[in-house]
Amino acid sequence: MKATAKAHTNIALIKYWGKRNEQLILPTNSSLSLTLDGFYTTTTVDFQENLTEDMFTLNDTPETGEIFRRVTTFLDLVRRLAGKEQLYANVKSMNQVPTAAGLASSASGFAALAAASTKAIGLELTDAELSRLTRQGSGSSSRSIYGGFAQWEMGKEEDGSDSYAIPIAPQEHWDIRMAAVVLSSKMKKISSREGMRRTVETSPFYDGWLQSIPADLDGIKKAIQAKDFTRVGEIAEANCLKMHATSLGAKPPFTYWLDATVRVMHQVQEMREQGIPAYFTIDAGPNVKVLYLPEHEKAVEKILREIPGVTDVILSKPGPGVTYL
Ligand code: FM0
Repeated sequence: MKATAKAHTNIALIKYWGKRNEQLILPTNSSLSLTLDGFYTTTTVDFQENLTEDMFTLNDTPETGEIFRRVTTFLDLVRRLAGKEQLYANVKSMNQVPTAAGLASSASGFAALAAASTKAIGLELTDAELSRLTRQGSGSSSRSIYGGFAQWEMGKEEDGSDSYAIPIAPQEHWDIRMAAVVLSSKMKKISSREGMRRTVETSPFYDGWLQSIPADLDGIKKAIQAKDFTRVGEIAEANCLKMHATSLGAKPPFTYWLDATVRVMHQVQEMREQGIPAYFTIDAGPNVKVLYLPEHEKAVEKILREIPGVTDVILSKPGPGVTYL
């Protein structure tokens, strides 16, 4: 009972930031992302009758701590769904995320785990069912089921039955590019889990964030269909800034930005003044992702690499959805 799946990471253009149910991972707002070809996870799940517990190796290293706990908790969901509660698995994952890229791999990681484990145990799920399950491993991974642009519908139901991602436009729809700008950082990390919890509970700006989401989603979906790069970039950049503004209002306040983060942001705005359309977005960490069009790739990469504090720039195209190997 063995299967292998590959899933790519995604970067949100309209961010998921806050939960209404931490256990089921139900969000307080819908979000929208672009799946990238440059970063992915390949996972093999092998359910074996003779195992008495799960095993998990990540990049050939056996894991036992918090990461292992999250994997087995997720496999418990899969076992329950299949009615095979006593069946344990040997799980092997390889993260193809360039070394020290500092990018979260939980989106591609849980999407690959969900796809491989459900296939291995004999479940046949639709994309929506797979996305709904994957969501319970890590919220953002619900969007990595699909290539191109995907929207995670927050849903209304308390049991999470209507909270899953749907495709918005496939990988082939539009050749838009994203550069991951990697910065050197020794900052203590506040996880996205902890950051969003603190913000929901304490930030007076959180309501404003929530109120701004429907218009951002509506606007960016129209702009994606119309391939209006300026509009997509403007909405994504503003949405990211609103998310990060909520953390400054939290108690205690915090920011994910380093001095180099702000330098990159300024440089992107400077590029626009020089006639190169480029826009940034930032997740729960200091690194910046820059949206641009293929014809500007050389110029964008050169400018980004010259910014002090930038240690690497990794270029990506839109990526595919989950595949089985
Ligand atoms: O991706 O607590 O999925 O929409 O990256 O595992 O559900 O790691 F910028 C932050 C990702 C959040 C925005 O959160 O959290 C986004 C973020 P979990 P995730």
